[in-house]
Amino acid sequence: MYLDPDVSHAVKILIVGHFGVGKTTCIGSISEIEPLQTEEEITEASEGFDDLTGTPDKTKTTVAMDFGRLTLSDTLVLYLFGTPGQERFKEVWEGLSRGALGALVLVDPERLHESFPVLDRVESFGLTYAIGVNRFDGTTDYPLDEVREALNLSDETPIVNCDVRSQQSSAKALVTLVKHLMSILG
Ligand SMILES: Nc1nc2c(ncn2[C@@H]2O[C@H](COP(=O)(O)OP(=O)(O)OP(=O)(O)O)[C@@H](O)[C@H]2O)c(=O)[nH]1
Ligand SMILES: [Mg+2]
Repeated sequence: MYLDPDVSHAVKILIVGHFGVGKTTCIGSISEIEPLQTEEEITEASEGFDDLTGTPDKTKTTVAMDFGRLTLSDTLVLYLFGTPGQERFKEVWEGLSRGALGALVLVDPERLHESFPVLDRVESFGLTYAIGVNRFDGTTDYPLDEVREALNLSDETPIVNCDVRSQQSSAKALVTLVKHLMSILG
């Protein structure tokens, strides 16, 4: 699917979050082109490093990046880059973050402590961000203001619920980020 010739603005957005939070799922559900994925089987070698308690059915992990595209309006296209979630791939972030305007930070309310190093990194790269709270089935329905408080977010940082398996829901989270970027950049 080729880009509409009227599109005049391209924006690079990162989709970030801790291991197994749903970054690849998010780009997969939202991309209008076949997403680029770099999934590899999780092997015994990662035992003790990759915590699968929240996602027992997970068999693969991103080892380099995800890539997708979403045309948001007649003139605006988003290029979406998903980072690997494992701490040992954190150097990859630096390259991926170059030229990015903002980041959608996916968090799992059951594993908020894993989001702190992610937020630290996003802030150290100077990226404007919004939070997408990815609700996994059968988990506690923590109110958004509690999640905001637990993550120690500033009042300006947008936070929305999302289900990354849904195209519509993922798009809503991205639109929240884009609106936030527009309000800051003018
Ligand atoms: N029930 C439920 N499962 C989900 C949801 N989001 C993702 N999953 C599942 O959770 C697992 C993790 O999803 P991924 O998209 O691979 O996560 P990731 O953040 O890309 O993972 P890494 O690249 O390994 O860091 C997969 O098995 C998904 O099918 C969700 O909202 N609800
Ligand atoms: Mg992934």
